[in-house]
Amino acid sequence: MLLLCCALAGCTPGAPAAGTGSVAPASVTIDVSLTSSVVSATPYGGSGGFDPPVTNVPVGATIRFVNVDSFDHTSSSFGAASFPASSPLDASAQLMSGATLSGGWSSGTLGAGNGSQVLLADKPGTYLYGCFFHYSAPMRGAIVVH
Ligand SMILES: [Cu+2]
Repeated sequence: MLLLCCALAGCTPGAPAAGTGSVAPASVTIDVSLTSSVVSATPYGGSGGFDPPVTNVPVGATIRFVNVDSFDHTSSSFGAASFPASSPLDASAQLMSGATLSGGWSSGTLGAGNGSQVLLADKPGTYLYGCFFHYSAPMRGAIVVH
C-alpha cells in the first residue's frame, strides 16, 4: 500500500501527459461500448468506444475491460506510436491472450456484459489497443502507465 500511495502522490502535482485522463485507482475498469461512444481527440488520434479514451495508471495497477453494450467487442493491443489509419489487428484478436500490458494482450471476443481477463500494468509506457470488429468506427483507446 505504501508503495502505491507514493506512486499516486508522485503523479498528482503535474497534469497528466495525455491531458484527456486522470490518475486512476489501482484497479481500473474500462467500459467497452460502441453505442454510447463519443469520438474524442487524443495525442494518438481519434478514440472512441472505450471509456475513458486514455487511461492513466501507475505501475502495479490492474486493468479490466467490460463490455457494456449488446455487440461483440475485443480489446486488443498493437505496437504503434499512434493509431494506424487501417486496422492493425488480425483474427487472432478474437481469442483471449496475455496477462500484462507490456506483453501484449487481447480480451478475445467479449459478448454483451462480459469482462476481460485482469491485465497487470507491469511497465511504464503507452499502450494502444482497439476492437477487432470496430477498429475503423473508430473503436480505439490508450493506456498510459506512469
Ligand atoms: Cu467493437
